[in-house]
Amino acid sequence: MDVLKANKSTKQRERTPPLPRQLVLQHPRGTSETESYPALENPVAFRQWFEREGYVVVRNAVPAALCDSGVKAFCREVLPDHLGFFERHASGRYERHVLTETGFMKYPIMNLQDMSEKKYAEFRRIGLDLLTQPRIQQAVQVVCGEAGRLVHTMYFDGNQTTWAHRDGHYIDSGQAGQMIGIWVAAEDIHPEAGRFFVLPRSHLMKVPGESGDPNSIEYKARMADFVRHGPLDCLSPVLRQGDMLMWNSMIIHGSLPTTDARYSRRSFTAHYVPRSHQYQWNVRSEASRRSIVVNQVEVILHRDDSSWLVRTRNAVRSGLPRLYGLAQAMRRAMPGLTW
Ligand SMILES: O=C(O)CCC(=O)C(=O)O
Repeated sequence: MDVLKANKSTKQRERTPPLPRQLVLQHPRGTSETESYPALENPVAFRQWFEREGYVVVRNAVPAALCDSGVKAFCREVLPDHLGFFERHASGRYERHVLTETGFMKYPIMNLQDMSEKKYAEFRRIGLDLLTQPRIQQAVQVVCGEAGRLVHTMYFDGNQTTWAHRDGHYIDSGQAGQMIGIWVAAEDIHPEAGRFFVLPRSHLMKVPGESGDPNSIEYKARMADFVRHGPLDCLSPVLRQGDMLMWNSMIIHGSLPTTDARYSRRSFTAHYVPRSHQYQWNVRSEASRRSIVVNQVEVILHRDDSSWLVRTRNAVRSGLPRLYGLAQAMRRAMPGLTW
């Protein structure tokens, strides 16, 4: 999840330890792939499973053709833009792409809804359409008992090896523990690509010493230790194009290390709160209430547009990225400068 005050350089981030674990399950213990998860068409069983396990998988939640269009738009509009600045999940800052050795975007983009409607028109439009598809809305409705509000989105291409965490430590519903995360596989996710993992039932269990700054090295180390040596299974479901994994904001999750760099792990992800709830940041001082509507879903905008100075900075960042890059370099050289 979003680590807005991490202030980590790329180098520091790359030192985050991977997660060696002896046994990672692909199906919940005692089940086979075909019988694992209750169908969305059986809402009582679906909700009961979700409440007990803290996550669930929905097969074919999104049409494959829409996933293909989203990936194509990314490859056409976003990936080749080497000068552009994108808000990053790992730092919470606007940064240029860092590519993996095989040319995938390493650090996911955060908040597609805040991207330039002109420069990245198709990627933004398709991404938001994909994340508000009817079956996603239906699944949110079943687990929340009401429609949802979309408060956060991301797109993954390569693997940043996301540290084990609970989303609720960063952002959550105003009623803690009621936010829902969704991860939609935009392609068949190869076992060596660095798959998403969850610790089923971890939403009901405390990790010793887990309170405190969720951006700190100590927090990440404790969570990783719990994943490695704790009493719960580590599960990394097989996800094919269009499948969706859905989880409660207090479930511990992250991504496994990539073991074959030839594989990407393209996915669109989002966080929903029940529509009657507000949402809250636990790592930012203010929560935006500005929003747009996509497929009848309210989508919160996060980009700061609060003053003319900030708006000018945003316009320079988006329209004159070379100049913005220069200003950033100057700022690093002269830390007293305000932008
Ligand atoms: O896929 C990943 O690397 C992790 C995604 C995640 O943590 C999230 O969407 O909250």
